[in-house]
Amino acid sequence: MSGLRAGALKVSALAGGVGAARMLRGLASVVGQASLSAVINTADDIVLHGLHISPDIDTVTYTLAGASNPETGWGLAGETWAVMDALRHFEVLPPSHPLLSRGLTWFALGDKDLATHLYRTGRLAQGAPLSQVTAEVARRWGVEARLLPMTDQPVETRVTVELPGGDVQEVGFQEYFVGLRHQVPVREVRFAGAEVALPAPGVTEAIEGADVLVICPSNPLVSIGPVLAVPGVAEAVTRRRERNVAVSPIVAGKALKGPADRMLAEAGLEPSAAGVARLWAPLAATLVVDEADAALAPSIEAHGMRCVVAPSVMSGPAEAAALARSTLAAVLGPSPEAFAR
Ligand code: FO1
Repeated sequence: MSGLRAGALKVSALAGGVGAARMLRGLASVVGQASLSAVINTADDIVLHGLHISPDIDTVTYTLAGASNPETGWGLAGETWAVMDALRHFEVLPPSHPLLSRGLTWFALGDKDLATHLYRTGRLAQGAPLSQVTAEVARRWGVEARLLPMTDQPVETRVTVELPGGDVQEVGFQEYFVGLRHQVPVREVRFAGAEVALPAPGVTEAIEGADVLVICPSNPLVSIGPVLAVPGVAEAVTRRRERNVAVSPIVAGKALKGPADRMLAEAGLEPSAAGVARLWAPLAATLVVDEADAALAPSIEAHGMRCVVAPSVMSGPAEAAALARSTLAAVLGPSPEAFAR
């Protein structure tokens, strides 16, 4: 890359939850958190018990802080659950009580995690925008990467599902993902509010100013999709397609975590790295796929994307760093870390 001063490297990423958080931690270990900006999905956000919860922002923050729960990928390590236990005692309300369709503790909030939601809710009530609060929470956790919500306006993923017994109903994302354990077929997904949302401060600059833009291995439809649905974002990404690289969240036809494979199939797309290439071809020149999908390279190239084969299962920090290095090398050439010294 000509004109790139070492140490001035700017890497930006479009990010959802757990898979993206692991990728970001890998990128940070190669180029340093100070070189990294993440544009994060907020359409998973939910107001519960009156608290504003931003799962993807918190998953990225906690993971970059090295404080996330290693088993689940979300929430904090070493949590206690005293508040959830105490809340359970209120589940004696009359069963017809609307709040109790699923009980009060279906969405597990640890005691330390609750502090984040209390802080965020209080600051939003004072009029602080989500982007400001996100930066404050990142600072509290010592995270130097720039964490940017995709927008400061409310955008909500609404999922139309087929319930057991044949009813079709539109539910919120967390109701689908956690409440229904994403075990129901999805008929439709929409991002309520996206059409009037604005990119949060810094988002357009992070996309346009990046030397490399990474589309993280998150669910293409409900994690990266909402970010691209914010007016202006997809256009900004497409304009710099040649320096964008996507990492497939599907390995050997399966999502590493969550329902991405089934949702692709339900959306009429091939649940494979080739199906991901069809989605991302307009946005990125390169797709990184796992060795298990090396045979798909010709069909990925047929979709107009260069195919890079690299181990994509981030089972630990070393694997995430290796994948990050391969991903950056697709745009920066063989020694990406040289740019960040
Ligand atoms: N995922 C679950 O499967 N069950 C939960 O009880 C749960 C609670 C939760 C609390 C805070 C938070 O930040 C994330 C949480 N998640 C939970 C994950 C959440 O559903 C994310 O949206 C997914 O990881 C998809 O990004």
